[in-house]
Amino acid sequence: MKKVITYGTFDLLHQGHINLLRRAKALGDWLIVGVTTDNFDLERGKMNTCGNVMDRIEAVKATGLADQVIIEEYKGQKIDDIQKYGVDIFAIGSDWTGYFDYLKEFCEVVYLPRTEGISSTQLREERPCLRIGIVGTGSIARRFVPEAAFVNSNRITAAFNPDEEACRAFCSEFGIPTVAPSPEALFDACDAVYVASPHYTHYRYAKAALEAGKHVLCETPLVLSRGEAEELFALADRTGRILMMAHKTAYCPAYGHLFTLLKSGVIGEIAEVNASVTTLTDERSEKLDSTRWGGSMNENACFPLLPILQLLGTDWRNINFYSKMKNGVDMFTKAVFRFDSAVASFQVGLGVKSEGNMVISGTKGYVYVPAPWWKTDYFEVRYEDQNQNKKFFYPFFGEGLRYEIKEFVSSILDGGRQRSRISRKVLLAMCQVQEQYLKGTNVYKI
Ligand code: C2G
Repeated sequence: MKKVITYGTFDLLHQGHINLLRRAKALGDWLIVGVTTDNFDLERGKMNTCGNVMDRIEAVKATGLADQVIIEEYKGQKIDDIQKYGVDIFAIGSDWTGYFDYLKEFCEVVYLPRTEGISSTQLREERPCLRIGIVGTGSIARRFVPEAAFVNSNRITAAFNPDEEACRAFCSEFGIPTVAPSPEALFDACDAVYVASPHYTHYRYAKAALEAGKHVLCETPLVLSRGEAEELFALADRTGRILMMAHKTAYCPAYGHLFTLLKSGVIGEIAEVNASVTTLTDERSEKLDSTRWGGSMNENACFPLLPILQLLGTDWRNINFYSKMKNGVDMFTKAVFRFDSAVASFQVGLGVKSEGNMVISGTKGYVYVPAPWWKTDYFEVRYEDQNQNKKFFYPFFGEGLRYEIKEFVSSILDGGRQRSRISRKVLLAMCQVQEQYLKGTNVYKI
């Protein structure tokens, strides 16, 4: 019996895929089809797949052309499969011509003609598209626009900045069609709003956008008090819109897996979380402007607060803050949390530099995430017996904003169901910590 194997994502299965499977099957007596997992696609840079691996497997099965369907989950698996299943022919579309010649050592390699005029990319472009408007055209918005281009089914249609000249320059640089003269004009030109304005304006813009019936993706910190956050979530619930915080760490692949590993007990009971985020910044920067709610806490605390609150919970007994002040803002703050059976601490700084790593200590071992841990592609789980140590590697493409954008866009297009990686409880607690700091409770200035 001649065995043939082929692989693919088979997203939005179409006639090109069917022709390919038919041609592959005709080469032998038994066709094995390898369907890529969602993670493997992410790893090889395919960010925009619409169907998940189960949908895509079902679609391949429904063609009736595959005698066996397997999952492809890692680079190099093709050689393993060829040997494991005793494959005679590896077949793939002609867009890959030459690329898989290295498999000739293991079996015959056949490049089959690709069907012209149809592709998953083209079908994805025909699907409904989310129009995004941007409020604020500063440095984070400049990173957002190119990152959004890696995510399918969205278009940046408008931008607003009270400084109209700056807005015009931004729109012309990034090819954004509408220079909105007011927030209302922006809302008219989009379905969802990305709030990338200074911290102290988040609440006002997010509220106005939700009231106008728009979904909102809001930069960190979401808002600076728990009450404001509660109000915005209540508004989002009333209007049936999504309100999500644009926290890149929460959505990047490495952190996502680290979180699930820790929750499943790989280091036992967690006794301490310590994380640091420092970025030396020009003293004249808005980020250090006391009149614009600048400072290290407002700028960076959302990052270490994520693992602390997600892993240790939101019922802390007390928090003490120690801040090194200059010109009315904290150039550096160390915070220490006491929980019932754990402690946590973080350092954030705009005027003091420190090692930006994260260590999470448990009763069976610890996790070490090297700097910059908040956009990591790598971490280690370490034990007393070093032979048990394990290293984990993940993709982290570009600025890493594409992961949160993908989550935001697909939550909306897949029926408006919020699938946030950060629970509302944690988001509210983050705002509460910021509020406590701003009120000066247990803040020791040095
Ligand atoms: N294909 C085709 N004609 C099209 C579109 C796709 O013949 N119009 C073929 C591709 O050449 C490939 C298969 O259909 O052989 C699946 O295509 P994709 O779903 O795009 O998967 P791909 O990224 O090519 O995965 O390990 C995965 C493989 O390396 C290839």
